[in-house]
Amino acid sequence: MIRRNILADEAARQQFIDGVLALKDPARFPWPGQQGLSIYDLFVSWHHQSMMLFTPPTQRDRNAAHSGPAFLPWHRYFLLRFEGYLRIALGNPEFRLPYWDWAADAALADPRQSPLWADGAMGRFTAPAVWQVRVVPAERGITRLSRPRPLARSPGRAGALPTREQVRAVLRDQVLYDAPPYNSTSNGFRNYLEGWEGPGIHNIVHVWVGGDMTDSTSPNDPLFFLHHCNVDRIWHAWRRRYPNAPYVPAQSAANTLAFHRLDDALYSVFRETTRVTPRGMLDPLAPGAPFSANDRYDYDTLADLQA
Ligand SMILES: [Cu+2]
Repeated sequence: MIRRNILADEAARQQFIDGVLALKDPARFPWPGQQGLSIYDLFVSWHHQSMMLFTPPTQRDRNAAHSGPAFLPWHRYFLLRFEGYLRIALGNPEFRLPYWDWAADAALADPRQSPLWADGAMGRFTAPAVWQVRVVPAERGITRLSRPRPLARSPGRAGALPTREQVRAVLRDQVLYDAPPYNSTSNGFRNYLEGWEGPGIHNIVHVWVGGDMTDSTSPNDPLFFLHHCNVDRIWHAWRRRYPNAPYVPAQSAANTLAFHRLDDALYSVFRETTRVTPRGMLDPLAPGAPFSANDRYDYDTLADLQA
């Protein structure tokens, strides 16, 4: 099953919107034990909680899902679980998440004119009658808003969309997955793609969209999933290009790197029957847990990422 460019597949775009609206509805997909909140809100919370879990707690840089090697496998896992819920909501076992190729929009005279932002596409979610933010960050955990508010965005006010050439350069030049000290100062593909080094690839897209996308609760904006699907596509392309570059750190690394080593369990709010680890996330086409036959995916193209 194929994950496609959202601007090239009208059916995937419509299904994504329908599925997201269903998961957001507490009547249809309730978050167990949280009256008035939905499964969608649970994903928002999961992402926030991952950022509050510093690994190890003696520093304030690397957390369970960011500024460290697990950034890519953790977000792949997060998307997979969300995609699974979308399939249930849509009653469509063939559904796969679409992606937002922001490097294509970077080439436009004004990326805000991209059809992505049309009312029939992602522009829809800024309509207060369609979408309300219910959970926001707090010092400890999340705060549930007593009065939900509309989604906030300010596209183009800050940051920039990465260009095709910038993405290709990172794919070509970063031949190691990651490197000590395995945080936001590291060399290697993960940190350049995450964007703490180099042109800021993943991070700067969050900044360019602005508003809720810049917060630890960034999945409040459904654009999060399209953005991270493209990040996942770039990781997939890199693995194809450098198939012999191992995921690091290995399990023998110090336990100050817990949550990021090859066989550590990725931080989760779901109780999994099989341990979900970076190793298990390395190939979305590989047979075996945690990818079931129903979960496997490939991308429509990686051609734009080759140089
Ligand atoms: Cu994230």
